[in-house]
Amino acid sequence: MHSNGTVLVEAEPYTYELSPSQCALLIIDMQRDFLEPGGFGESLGNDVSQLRRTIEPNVRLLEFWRSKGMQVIHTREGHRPDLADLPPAKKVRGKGTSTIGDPSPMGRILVRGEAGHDIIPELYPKDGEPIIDKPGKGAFWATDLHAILQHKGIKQLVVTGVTTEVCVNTTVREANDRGYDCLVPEDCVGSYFPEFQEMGLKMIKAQGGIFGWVSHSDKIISSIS
Ligand code: TIU
Repeated sequence: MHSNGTVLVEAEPYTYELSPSQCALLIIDMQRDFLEPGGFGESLGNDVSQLRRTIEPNVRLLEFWRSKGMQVIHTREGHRPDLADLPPAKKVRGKGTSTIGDPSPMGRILVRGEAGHDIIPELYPKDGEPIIDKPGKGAFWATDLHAILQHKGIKQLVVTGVTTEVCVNTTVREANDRGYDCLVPEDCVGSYFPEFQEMGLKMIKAQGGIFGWVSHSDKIISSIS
């Protein structure tokens, strides 16, 4: 611990100086539709086990964050029941037989209030932890996340969740442009595609940390402990 309250976390491309009072854990889209068998993700032909390996490390990191009284924020990707915020292009993309808003075994696909849209029970938010409902891949676009972070004095984000190259990368890029320092624990983010997992992380830390830093949850926890 430094005199200014920061701790040093071993990371790539270089050491991350983490300020616990200014650092939120931002958990992206750990929703049943993406992670559970029978959900939207699996219906698109994806292997959900690639994402499910992130559950246990996320549970450990979340419980640690809570034990330290540090800020936790959750996001969910989804749409209004009337689908007024669903871009027509997103509705028809992929030419699937069932798409966003259609009925599924876990309710209407990616619609707010439906079972499949909600966060998996293992990581369910506690009272006082803001949930950002976002219509896009990034957590900043068309949401109040930036305002919430500013009001809480947050300047750093540990970004976890799914999927690495889609909603995690988009959010890290949006955050970077708004001046936040992002740290991504590689064990806490997942992709349906192993090659995108690898490249998604490389893209963040390349060129001296063009979008942010990459580390491991064990290193983050041991540094703050
Ligand atoms: N949360 C998130 O990444 N949404 C996606 O649509 N991901 C896919 O990989 N499809």
